[in-house]
Amino acid sequence: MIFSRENMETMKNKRRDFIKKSISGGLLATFATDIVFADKLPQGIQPLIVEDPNLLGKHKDLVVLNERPWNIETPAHLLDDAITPLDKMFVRNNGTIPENVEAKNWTLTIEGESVKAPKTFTLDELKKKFKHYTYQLQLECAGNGRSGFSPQTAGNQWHEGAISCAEWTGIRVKDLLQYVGLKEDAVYIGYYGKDKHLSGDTSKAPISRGVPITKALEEESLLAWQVNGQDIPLVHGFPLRLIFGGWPASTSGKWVEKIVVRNKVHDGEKMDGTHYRVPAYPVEPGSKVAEADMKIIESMPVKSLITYPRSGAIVEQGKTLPLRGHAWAGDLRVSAVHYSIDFGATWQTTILQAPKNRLAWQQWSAEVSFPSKGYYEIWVKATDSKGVAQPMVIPAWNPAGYLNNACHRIAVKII
Ligand SMILES: Nc1nc2c(c(=O)[nH]1)N[C@H]1C(S)=C(S)[C@@H](COP(=O)(O)O)O[C@H]1N2
Ligand SMILES: [Mo]
Repeated sequence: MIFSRENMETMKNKRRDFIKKSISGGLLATFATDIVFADKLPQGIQPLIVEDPNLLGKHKDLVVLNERPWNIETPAHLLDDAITPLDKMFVRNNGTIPENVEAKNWTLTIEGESVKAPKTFTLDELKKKFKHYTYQLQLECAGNGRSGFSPQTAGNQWHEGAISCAEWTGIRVKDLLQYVGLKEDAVYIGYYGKDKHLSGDTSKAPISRGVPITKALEEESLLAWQVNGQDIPLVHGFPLRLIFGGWPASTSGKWVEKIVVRNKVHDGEKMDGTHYRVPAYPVEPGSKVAEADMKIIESMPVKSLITYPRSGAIVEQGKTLPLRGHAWAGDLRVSAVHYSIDFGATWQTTILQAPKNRLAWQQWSAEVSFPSKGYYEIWVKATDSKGVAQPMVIPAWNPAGYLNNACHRIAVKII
């Protein structure tokens, strides 16, 4: 999907409004400092440094959906790498990024009613005490694709770029849980991060979610301090975060300083209501759903992306077009990826690679020929190891617009 000029203009206007607001407040959030002479800044002059995604180390073509909190998505064609580089990793924040974070002072506390021996570790202790593991793990925001739902639902209007698959290094959550000891009744873990609620109310967590013990005890469930061979960038959870590949990325707590082991489903911020939950049965689009009828999203559904070429590609007739991308299926494997150039009337197979490890996305590729000149769309559809395929159209509407795994499509012109 190419972002239209209209969208870019709206973005720019929003940014202008934001700059105006931050100047009137006299505060530069990124520098976390005041503009001392803010009242003397001539009208129409902007400070040289303002909130800008580049200051978060991001590629300039990422799309800012929101600056407070920061939510930034990656256009599909920038997700072409097998391992997502840090400057192309989407950002999803619910609160404000913590300030003055120092790895050497960082501690992690494990407590809760279902832990035998609650304990606080320094980051160094964690690194020394437990074995290190590295896995490529896909993280997808449950709201990825939300912009496709009708009627529109509240929340960031993600297109298809709230997905990454990077290489994370840390310790297994399992090793840590076994060290502190789980009581018989342990069923869930929850996390608390150091980020702040947008309201400034420090008694409230912006988000505090978790996973069932069974997911926490999987081999690929990590408490990580490195990504792609370096310290995790601040915006992605420096110095320590959870990674639960294949599950809503909201379970992968950033800046984590406390893990609680629970004897019931964790009841932290955004575990209730319509947050990260979908109706247990199909509902009429736009309807209200009783809280009792909502269930927590666990493994994410099968999905795929075309990362090359970029939508809008122009190809000479008679030439074949190399096509490629990734596919993933939550806790499952992807068993096949097909593409269509006739709006799904017929489908062709692609070459699909094995994942680097469980819960990593898989690369697929094909060489496409076109019968004549003209406008085409390429649609891509993945099927998971249980035989479930992506829908060609928008899947079941739900109150908060989660789990849109409709086929990704790009436009191609043959000349
Ligand atoms: N502490 C904390 N952890 C968090 C969040 C947050 O706001 N605060 N956002 C969650 C959500 S909704 C997503 S999709 C992922 C995004 O991870 P990323 O920004 O590193 O891509 O982080 C999750 N972990
Ligand atoms: Mo998310």
